[in-house]
Amino acid sequence: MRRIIIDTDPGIDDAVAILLALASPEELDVLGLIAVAGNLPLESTERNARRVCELAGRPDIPVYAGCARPMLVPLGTAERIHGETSRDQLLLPEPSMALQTQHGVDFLIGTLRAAEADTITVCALGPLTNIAVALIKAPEIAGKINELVVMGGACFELGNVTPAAEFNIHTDPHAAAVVFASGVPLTMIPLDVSHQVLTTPPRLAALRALGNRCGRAVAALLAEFEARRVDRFAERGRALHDPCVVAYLLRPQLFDGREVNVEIETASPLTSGMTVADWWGVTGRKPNVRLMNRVDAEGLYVLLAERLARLP
Ligand SMILES: [Ca+2]
Repeated sequence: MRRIIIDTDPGIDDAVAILLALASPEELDVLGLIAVAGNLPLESTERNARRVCELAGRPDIPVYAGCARPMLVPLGTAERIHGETSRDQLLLPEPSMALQTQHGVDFLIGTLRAAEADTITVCALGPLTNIAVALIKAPEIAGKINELVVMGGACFELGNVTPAAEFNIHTDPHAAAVVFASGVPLTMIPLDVSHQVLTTPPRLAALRALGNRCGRAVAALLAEFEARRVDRFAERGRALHDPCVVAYLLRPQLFDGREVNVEIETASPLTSGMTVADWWGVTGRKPNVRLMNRVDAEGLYVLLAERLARLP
């Protein structure tokens, strides 16, 4: 049983990742969700996080609001792609569970301070602002984190928001630089992996066929997600980025990668937010990341369908 905290900016693929975690209570004890500004402004991401908990029949999961903007740069959201999570009242009605009053960064710090060393896993599904601010405010918490699994960055795939940078890292490159330099055991799920996990019609049909509320909701959200697909990124379907993080916790054997050094570009206007991954070990810099580059996509979708079937 892993005790996990999910930092998230839901977001359609975040919603699927959260549902996958809540559908796996035998392996994952979800201590709380922390919303961050990213795909959408904070007031939407925290509300969507609560919507997803209620969809899963888990209004007992505490949801916190964290930082409303990146550390230094202005917030550039992706509402064009993710707006439907806040618009679709039928699938995801207004939440009735309350937002926690404590700030998300303070919840993260407090939970880690109270924990034994090396016992909490943190899942980062959005920009790394909350986690960076927590590490700056309370650097001693680094030793409490068993593993930080980040959906973000790219190695050979390069960028999806600029030619050089992936959305989560590009949104708050300074936060990413703090986190990647923190010494926390870090596993990175880059675009190289998530672009292998595509929403093909048979995979969507399998989720729709589950017949339960959550299966139908996920199939509908992903169909909408798919409808907004940009052909330049994939010919056969949308990439299911964030669920890879939770799938990695549940089935690490589905993934493959290597330990490398990754540094974050923060200075260059041309390549800001680039994850400069030393895949071939040419710099001599010490590895700081387990960088995944391969995934068994079919196995991941089988896992997703099997777990979502357990939800209401
Ligand atoms: Ca996300």
